[in-house]
Amino acid sequence: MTPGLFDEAPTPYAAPEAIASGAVLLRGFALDVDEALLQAIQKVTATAPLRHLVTPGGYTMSVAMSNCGTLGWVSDRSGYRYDAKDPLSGKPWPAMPACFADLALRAAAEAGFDNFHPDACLINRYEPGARLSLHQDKDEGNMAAPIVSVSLGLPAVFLFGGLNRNDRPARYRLVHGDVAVWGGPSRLAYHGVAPLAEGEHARLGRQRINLTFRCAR
Ligand code: MD3
Ligand code: FE
Repeated sequence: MTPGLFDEAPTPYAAPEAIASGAVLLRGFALDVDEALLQAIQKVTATAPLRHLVTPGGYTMSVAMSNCGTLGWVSDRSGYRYDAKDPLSGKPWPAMPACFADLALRAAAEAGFDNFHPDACLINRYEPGARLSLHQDKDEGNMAAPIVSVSLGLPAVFLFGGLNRNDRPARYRLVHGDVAVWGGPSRLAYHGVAPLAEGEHARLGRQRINLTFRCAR
């Protein structure tokens, strides 16, 4: 068989896959709502544009970001924080679209986390070469709640490490429509995304978009 021919064939959702304690992959879980998600992303980013944030250390991130919900994650020279307002406009972040909240609630429940009502959704846009170095998500006020992530567009290699930065990360290929839930003992695991490979996605072109749903408060 010719390698690579069927790399982009969508896999309909079948069952949850546990990858660590509290970490669950739901491959294809978002496939049947992808168009609604993409329309909602268009609407949110028309109001709160994707932008390259600067880290406290002065580096410009290769991933472009925006947010929706009552709180949004932002970074600047003064630090990382959740803020109710978009610093670009001075106005509240766009409301969380109903299709976002509904998918996040259903995905968390499928992974064993009931009543997930995130107040923040970070939208990450990767173009080829963009990456996210190994980090922990620890700016959220509610560590009992999981994080739900949704991958759209080009495939990415997701790095999933342990609770120690030195733990060698496992690698998972995440494709369009894949959802992952990170809670319990995995909530503070180190994780990152390898530099995005060149490619052309049938619906999204030369980009990957990742949504992460969080309980920031
Ligand atoms: C594992 N985003 O925005 S989502 C981030 O693909 C972030 O854009 C990546 O890491 C992305 O902070 C990965 C998957 C993810 C999110 C949160 C986690 C994995 C996680 C928290 C704990 C452990
Ligand atoms: Fe993260």
